[in-house]
Amino acid sequence: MSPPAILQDPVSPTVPSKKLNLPHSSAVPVGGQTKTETIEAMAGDWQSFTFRPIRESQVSRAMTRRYFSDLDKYAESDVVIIGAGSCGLSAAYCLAKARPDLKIAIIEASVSPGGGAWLGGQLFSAMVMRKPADAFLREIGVEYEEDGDDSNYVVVKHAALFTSTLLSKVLQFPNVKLFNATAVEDLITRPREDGTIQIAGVVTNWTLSCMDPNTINAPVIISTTGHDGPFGAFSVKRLVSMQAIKCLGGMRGLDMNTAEDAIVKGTREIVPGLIVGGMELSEVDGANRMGPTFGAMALSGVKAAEEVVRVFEQ
Ligand code: 48N
Repeated sequence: MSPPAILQDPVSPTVPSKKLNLPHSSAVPVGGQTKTETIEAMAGDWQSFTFRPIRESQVSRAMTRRYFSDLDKYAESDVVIIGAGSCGLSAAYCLAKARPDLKIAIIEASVSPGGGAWLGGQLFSAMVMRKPADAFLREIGVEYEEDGDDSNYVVVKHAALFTSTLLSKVLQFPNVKLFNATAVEDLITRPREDGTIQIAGVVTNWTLSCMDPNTINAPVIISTTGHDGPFGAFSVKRLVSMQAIKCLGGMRGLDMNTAEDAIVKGTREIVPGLIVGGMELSEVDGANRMGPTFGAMALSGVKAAEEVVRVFEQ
């Protein structure tokens, strides 16, 4: 069996080359002035190979300098998105693209962002999205297959392809910062003249610790923390405990057709300063759940981003 094409030397295809013949990468280090090595130049010549020298403190400083500079920069954000699941990431993508002037902080409790969108359902990897959510897949450049006799839905070959592509796009926006392994443990509030409250930021803590918290001020929060569970539905449960809303409607049984329309159409500002989307909203409105179909998560994120733009244009 001949070696995989990538290992074959283009000059003499029959004789496998010792070197990897990777197509030349156009990626260049941002702001990097030094000469960049190529894999091709390194492969096959490991005897003389060595990494450039470093001092351990340089690694620590490279990380901590940037982290604390970001904490300082985003201590006053324009928008905070709680939860980097499919809805929160979709909202972040749309908002960052529509409003490059807005500073957007994403707070994600897990070390690994993405929420429940790494698999399509149970352990099945394909992800189903009902039309017209295929428009969002085209927007972010994720390939999909048309499926079903009436082609009312599309299928992404692996949910991780959707989630990793969306995550990658979001992280490349210069006006977005993801703080993962960081949990929102409370909301910052301000009294309003009519006796109600305005949400004005979030209180955070490193998820793996219970030290004194940190804070981020922001005039608008999007909360997409998912349906109820150990971490889920954080903000709406907190609104009930601070008596900003009377009670939760509680997520209802599975009904894809009813659930997905309700979540997208219902995405809105629940209390001044706090927009709720995705499955967290099902807990407020008593909406049905939709199970393993994700179009509503993406389009709820689109609508949440629109709601933020509306708030800023008021
Ligand atoms: O994926 P989720 O849970 O939430 P959504 O709304 O983005 O997507 C929901 C979707 O995955 C489904 O549940 C599907 C469609 N199934 C529906 C059904 O009927 O079964 O992401 C929420 C994210 C997670 O990554 C959490 O770690 C994070 O929010 N999170 C938090 N991050 C920071 N601070 C918190 N307090 C917090 N709580 C949750």
